[in-house]
Amino acid sequence: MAYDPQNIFARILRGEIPCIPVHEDAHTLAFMDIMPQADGHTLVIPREPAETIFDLSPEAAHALIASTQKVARAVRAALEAPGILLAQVNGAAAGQTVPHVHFHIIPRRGGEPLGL
Ligand code: DGP
Repeated sequence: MAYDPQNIFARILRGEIPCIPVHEDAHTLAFMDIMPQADGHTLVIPREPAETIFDLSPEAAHALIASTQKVARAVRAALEAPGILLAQVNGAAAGQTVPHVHFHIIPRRGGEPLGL
């Protein structure tokens, strides 16, 4: 499906909708999730317009995982989280609600159900 430039994360990238940013670089932006599954729930997105992981260039995919690793380390340290769930959902059938590829970084303390 064609990328929708009006999706929420595209609008956040353009500064049209506010977010609470935690990290940004030339290729990615990380910000707090508006509906957190746990304290510290953070999202990391590429600046490249791509709906799913399958639409992302290899270069943008590399930058996205590198940024996710960096931010996840910081979230783990800041929250003193014993575990971190990384989740990445592709397609409405899988539960994707915002059609711009993103990683969830979700601190875990044990005993929570795995589902998002
Ligand atoms: P997914 O279901 O994997 O597509 O996750 C989308 C996430 O995006 C969900 O956890 C809620 C979050 N979200 C939706 N709209 C906004 C928004 O306007 N701002 C922020 N910060 N997060 C949003």
